[in-house]
Amino acid sequence: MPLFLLGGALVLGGCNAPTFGAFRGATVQGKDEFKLWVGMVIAGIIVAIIVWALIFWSIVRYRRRRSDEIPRQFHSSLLLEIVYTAVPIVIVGFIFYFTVVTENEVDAVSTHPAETIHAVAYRWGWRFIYQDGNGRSQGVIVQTGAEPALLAQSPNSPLYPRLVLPDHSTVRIVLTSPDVVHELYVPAFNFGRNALPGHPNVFDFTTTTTGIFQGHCAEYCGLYHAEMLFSVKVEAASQFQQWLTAQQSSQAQSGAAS
Ligand SMILES: [Cu+2]
Repeated sequence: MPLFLLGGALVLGGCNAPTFGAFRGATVQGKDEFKLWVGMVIAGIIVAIIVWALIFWSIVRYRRRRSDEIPRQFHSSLLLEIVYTAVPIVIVGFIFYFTVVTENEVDAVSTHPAETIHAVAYRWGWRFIYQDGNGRSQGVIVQTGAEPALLAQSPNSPLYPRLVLPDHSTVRIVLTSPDVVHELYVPAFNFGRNALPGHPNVFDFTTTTTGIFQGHCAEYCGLYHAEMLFSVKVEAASQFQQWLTAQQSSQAQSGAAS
């Protein structure tokens, strides 16, 4: 418990606290994952310090001082064996408990999401389809994937698909694949999930931070896997509604024209 309190203090302690290679999380779920990560790393550091201190202590304390000196010889130590069995079990128990709690928070889905977006991962791109409150498609298809000829573009390039989300909202993503296994991965959200053929994966993003975040496929899926880039743009809810309305009317116009 002290380890996780220390971790929590570091997480809440402001922007200068170390992140140990993770992102602080631009969603509620991502922040939960970040807290779990920091708690585990700090617990690992404390264990490492104790182990290294004991190793160093025994090297120094029991070094050979005279050539004929032999340290006290004994066969086993029951107390020591109980301690070094019990302590790791307790540590694993803590890690298991906090992992289950965090996973449940991350996997929880709202009954009333602000938006439901179907994300389709395919060889080799992404399709984001927005739905209205009745579950009907709003017909807003935000770009299909990049052509493989676009190699070496930044993921923020408008040539790649962009998932636009309203800020401070809970958005449901229904992730599917028509061909092989892909993975929707957004590092800034500390989140990745497989796109499985025939098995939709449903999850929520509860946004907390506006900005543009990079995403990519994180499950090797074939020749142009590395081209399966996209970006996530989180913007104020009012801006998002304007964007959605503009998409709908341009969609309707192109529909009427063809
Ligand atoms: Cu891939």
